[in-house]
Amino acid sequence: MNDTRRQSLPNQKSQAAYRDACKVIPGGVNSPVRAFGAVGGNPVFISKAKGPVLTDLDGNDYVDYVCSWGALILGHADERVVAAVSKAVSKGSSFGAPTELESRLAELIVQAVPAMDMIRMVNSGTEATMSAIRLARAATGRSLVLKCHGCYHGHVDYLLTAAGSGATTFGVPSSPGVPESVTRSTVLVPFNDLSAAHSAFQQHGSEIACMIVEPIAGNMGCIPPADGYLAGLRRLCDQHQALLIFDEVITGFRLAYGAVQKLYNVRPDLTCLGKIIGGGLPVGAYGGRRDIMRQVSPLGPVYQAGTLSGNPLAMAAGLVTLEALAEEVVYDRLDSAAARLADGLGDAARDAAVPVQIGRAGSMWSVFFTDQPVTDYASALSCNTTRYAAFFQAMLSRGIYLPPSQFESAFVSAAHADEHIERTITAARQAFAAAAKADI
Ligand code: KE4
Repeated sequence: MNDTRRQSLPNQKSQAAYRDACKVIPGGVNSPVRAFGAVGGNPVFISKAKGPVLTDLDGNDYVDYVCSWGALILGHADERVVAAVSKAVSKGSSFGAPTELESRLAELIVQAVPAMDMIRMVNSGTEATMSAIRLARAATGRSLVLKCHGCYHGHVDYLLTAAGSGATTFGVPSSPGVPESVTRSTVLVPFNDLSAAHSAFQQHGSEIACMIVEPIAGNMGCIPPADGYLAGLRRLCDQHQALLIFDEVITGFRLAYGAVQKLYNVRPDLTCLGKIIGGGLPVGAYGGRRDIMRQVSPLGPVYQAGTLSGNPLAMAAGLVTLEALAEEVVYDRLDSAAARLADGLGDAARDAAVPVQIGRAGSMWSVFFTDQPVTDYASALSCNTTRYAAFFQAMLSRGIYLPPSQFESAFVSAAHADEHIERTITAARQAFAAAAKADI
């Protein structure tokens, strides 16, 4: 296995682990983007993590900005989460029967997210979006789904068309194995383009069950909504009696306690959550207007189920995470740390004469290798991914772990201290220089 990267860091154990994994797991990973396919080299295998730091099998430490793709807003192995999960598992890991933990987490979330009168727990973001769309189709009696190029809502068949995240990273935004008959029910529009959404509604309005959107796109890299965009989608859905679904799997409890919908003062009909509400354990959730949620089985006819839905371990981890987020003035600290990082990275890139755009919304951020503003899928795709890959590798060899794809968001956690931010900016000064040489 010839791996020319990171000569400066020992990686024999990760290489051996990767070889072994590849014998029994496709690509050696259980989710494609982890394979480093877009950035070259082979993935490092993690042995442990604490706070903002990952440690790989070879003992190399990295300041982590993936944070389990945004789930670990408190950082790795937070004592409160460890204690809560340990206590919960000592009482049993799963019962397949209701527990008060589920009700308590549900109560916290519906109190924090006014548009969610009721909520159903599932095990992943994919399950959340899939279930919310099934519910929207049942509630409206319509079948078409409007989604944006480059937004990623999980790997459910009819949403794997022009999907972002790993689907774009690996060049299969519309995956093989998804019949055309299935994606025929999906209408695509550019993100941040209200006139395109208006035209789609003019053309298909009476058949559109819902529009699903990431209110802040995280799966093309971090792209905030244009002024008025989300409110415009709300108006279009109202005009055509379609439902508006906010996929807040990333943004839920990321920028503020609750959902970003309150920051933009736009109230969706249904909201999907994941990641942070499970504190790093498998979780997803969907919820919204009571009149719609009452149609979910067993109350109503819309079927959705899950063996481990609402399992006590994920509920316990999610509860302490949200309680911690509600208590501390954590969001101000997250925002100022991310702002310092973004400014430092911008200065470092400018000093290296490398044109980049820094996309940021609160503590989610991206470095786009382009001299043009990045506002949608087309502009994200125009980024120089060769430079991104070189930057990624140069940062990795300096102990900074970034998302292994230009089409992902990075995250600052509450565990990132000034020293981690400053160390990252220092590493970036050299890494931008390496990126500049990458495509000469
Ligand atoms: P999961 O099924 O992976 O739990 O969630 C799907 C999903 C839904 N909606 C949004 C906005 C998401 O970002 C995701 C999943 N996010 C990706 C990272 N961009 C997960 C990482 C991965 O695929 O390995």
